[in-house]
Amino acid sequence: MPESHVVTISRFLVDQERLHPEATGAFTDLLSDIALAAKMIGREVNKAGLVEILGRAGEENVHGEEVQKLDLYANEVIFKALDHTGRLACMASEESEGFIPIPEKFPTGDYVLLFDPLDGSSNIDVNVSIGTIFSIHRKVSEGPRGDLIDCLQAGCRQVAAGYVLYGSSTMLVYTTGTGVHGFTLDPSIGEFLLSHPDMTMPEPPAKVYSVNESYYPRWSEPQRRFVDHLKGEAGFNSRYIGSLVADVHRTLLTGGIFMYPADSKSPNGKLRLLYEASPLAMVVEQAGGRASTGSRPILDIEPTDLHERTPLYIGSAGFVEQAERALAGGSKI
Ligand code: P6P
Repeated sequence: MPESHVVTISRFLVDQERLHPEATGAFTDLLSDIALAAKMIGREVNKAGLVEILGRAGEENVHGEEVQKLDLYANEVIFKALDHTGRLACMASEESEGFIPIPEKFPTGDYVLLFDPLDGSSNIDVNVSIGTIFSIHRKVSEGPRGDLIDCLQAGCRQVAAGYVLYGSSTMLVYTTGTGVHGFTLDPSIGEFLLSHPDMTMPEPPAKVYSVNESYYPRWSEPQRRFVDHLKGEAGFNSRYIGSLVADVHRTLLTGGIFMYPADSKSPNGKLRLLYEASPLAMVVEQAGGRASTGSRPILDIEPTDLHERTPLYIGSAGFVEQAERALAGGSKI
C-alpha cells in the first residue's frame, strides 16, 4: 500500500472531527484512548497461548508476579486508560456490579463509557477469537459528576459504539452515527490502519444463520419453525463460533443472521443489553442491517438495570424481518 494511502485511526479521527466545526476534540481523544487500551489488551490476548510459560490466572509467573485473568486485566486496562482523562462522567462495565464513578481526584467530562472488556473470554484457552465491545453516551444527569441514570440510556441515544476483535488480526470497528469504519492493527508499527472504510452489509447477503442449536429443545415453537425453515427449504448454511464479536463481525462482512433467542430457561436470553446488544445494534444498523429482540428494535429499549439481558436477532435486515414475522406467528416467513 503506497505510504500516501496509509490512514491511521488518529488521522481518520482528526479528519472526521474537521467535518464537525463544533467538535471540541474530546470525542476524538476518547476514541484514541479506547484504541490505545485495545492495543494493550491485544498484546496480552496474543500471549494467552503461552500460559505454560507465563503462568495461569491466579498463579505467579516466572517473575513472581500474580497472573491476572485476562478479562479482569482488560477491565482494568480500559478503566485506567480513561479514568484520568477528564472526558468521562462515569463508566459501567459488564465485569462490574454497579456503575463506575470517576475517582474524585480526576476531572470529569461529558461522555459515558459502557463496555464489555473481553467478551467470550472462555474461548481464550482454545485460541478462538474474542472481543471488546464499547458504547458511548452523552452525560444526561444534572450533577457535576456522572450517575447511574447516565448509564441507563436507550441504544438510540448512543453517540458512538464499536468493538475490537482479537482474531487472526486485531481489528477495531466503530461508528459515530455516520457510517461504520474498520481499522486493522499493524503490529510492526503499533498503529490501527484504515482497512475497511464505510462498511455496509452486502446485498445480496450470504444465506448464513448463526445460533447455538443445542438449545433447540428449549426454544419456542415459532423459533424452532424458523430455524427449520432456514436449514430446510431456504437452503441456509450454518456458522457458529460461540464468540459474539466474531459471529457478529462475520455477519457484518458476509451478511446473514445471528440469533441468541430467549428460551424456556432464559426468558430474556443470555446477552447483555448495555454492553453487547445495544452497541452491536448501532454498528450493524449503521451498516444497513437490523437488530431486534425478535419483536422490537434493540435500540428502542429503555434499560432499567445495568445488567439486563435481551434476546438478539442481528444481521441483514431482510433476514431479521423474516425472523420477526416468524416469531409473531406469521405463516409466511
Ligand atoms: P453459548 C461468550 O461466552 C458469550 O458471552 C458470547 O460471546 C457468545 O455469543 C455467547 O456467550 C455464546 O453462548 O450459550 O452459545 O455458549
